[in-house]
Amino acid sequence: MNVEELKNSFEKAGQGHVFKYFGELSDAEKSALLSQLEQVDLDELARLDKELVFAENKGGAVDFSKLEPAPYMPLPADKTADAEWQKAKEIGEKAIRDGRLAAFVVAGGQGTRLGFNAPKGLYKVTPVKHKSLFQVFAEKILSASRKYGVRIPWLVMTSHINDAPTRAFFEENGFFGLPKDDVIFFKQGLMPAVDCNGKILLESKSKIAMTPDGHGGCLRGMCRSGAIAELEKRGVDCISYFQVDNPLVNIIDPYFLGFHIMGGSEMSSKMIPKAYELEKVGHFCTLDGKTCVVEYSDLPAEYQKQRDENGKLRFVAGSVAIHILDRNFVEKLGGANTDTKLPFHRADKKIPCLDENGNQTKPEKPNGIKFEMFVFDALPMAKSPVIIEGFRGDEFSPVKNAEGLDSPATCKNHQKQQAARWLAKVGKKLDTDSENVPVFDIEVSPLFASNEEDFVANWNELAAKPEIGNNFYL
Ligand code: UD2
Repeated sequence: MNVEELKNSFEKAGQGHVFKYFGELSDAEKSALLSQLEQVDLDELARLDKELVFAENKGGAVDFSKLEPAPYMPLPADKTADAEWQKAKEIGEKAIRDGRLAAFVVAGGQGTRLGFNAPKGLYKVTPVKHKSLFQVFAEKILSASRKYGVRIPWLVMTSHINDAPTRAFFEENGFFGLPKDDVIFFKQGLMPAVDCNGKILLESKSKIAMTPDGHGGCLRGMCRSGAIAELEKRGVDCISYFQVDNPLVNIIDPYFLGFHIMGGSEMSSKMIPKAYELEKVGHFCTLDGKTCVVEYSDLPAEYQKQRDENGKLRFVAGSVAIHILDRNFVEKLGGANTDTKLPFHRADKKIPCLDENGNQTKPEKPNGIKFEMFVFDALPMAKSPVIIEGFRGDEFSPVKNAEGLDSPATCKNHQKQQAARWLAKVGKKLDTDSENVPVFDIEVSPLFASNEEDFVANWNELAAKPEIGNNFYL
């Protein structure tokens, strides 16, 4: 498109102000701005302005009285003695061995709450060796790859802000032992940020303000970047999705994969029973017969607290952002020629921009609107979604806040508790404090075992059993 055509289309869309300073720009700045503007989907933006900026009822209202708790496959007391779970495991293991599974971490977020000034995956989390989140994930994938004798590609979604330092970290660390070709990075998309009148904000005279399109942007990101085509080439049709902040995640889980395949599901999810009424997780629900996730911030507290006749939380199934996505389903929602798309959500943010006089401002309260997609909004569009229960202690302990709940300290304790639980299974009881946390630091490397069953099997095979003491590392 030439400059005039681009100008006309922005003017027609009521966004002509982005050219306000064009005449003052150098040639390089002009071409940078033009290539940025070419990326903007003006029709999509007009629709979002209409639905999320101007509409009375922004983003549509849910009739909460119609929500029902979503059904799920409960975790048996002993998976290894349950015929259905064993069948799932067998099917899942075969699929892994056949090379049908890829891992996928969404790591485009900024980690602002943690106060860490680098990509979150670089954050050191383990109790003894202080391994980074990325190293923990890499070792889980590597250990499964060795166990099943198969290459497991790993997709890493970054954002324009953290892409370069993320890639550099993997390079500096030799990809943590993974074949470099098996780690596939791609950047998530960007959306223009607008003011409260729906006008695109200018970050500078030669740049419009663009913000990441949310973790749901991974669907189109995977398609646009060619990652999906690469998976297809490798014969991968199932994608194990997880978040960068959760080192406990069981990335390569044959049970979960087996249930996903057995259920003929396009998107499956793990649920963890909520730890307390107002825990900040999504809620698995059904609405008009469709499975969906209602985020804690959207569900009125009275529903989050509702109990059934047995006193159990009615909406107990917490969504902890662990899913399996079918490759064709990703293409159906994220491909170029599709009408089935994820909805956008509105987030009001402080966005540095130019004021009407062309001066830079750093707002102290929200001045702009950013548009984001959430991956869990794909669930209602998925055929036969399957939800299985997971055990919190082996699945979920996110690092989100610098202190308090979901912090490095709580995560470290949960990792130590997990190691102590596994050691107890082989007859090694550790001293613990009043909160059941081992009194000294211990750590089990994913390269030794990344789940309890493997831990017991691998421990039993050790010719000499190690002494356990402070800073024990296996
Ligand atoms: C998310 C879920 C919540 C629950 C919780 C579990 C949402 C809205 N809520 O809450 O229901 O499952 O996690 O821990 O998702 N990310 C990107 N690009 C983006 C934005 C986020 O890659 O543009 C990644 C981010 O790097 C992280 C994940 O998505 O891995 C979650 O992001 P978050 O920290 O914003 O989600 P949170 O804690 O609000």
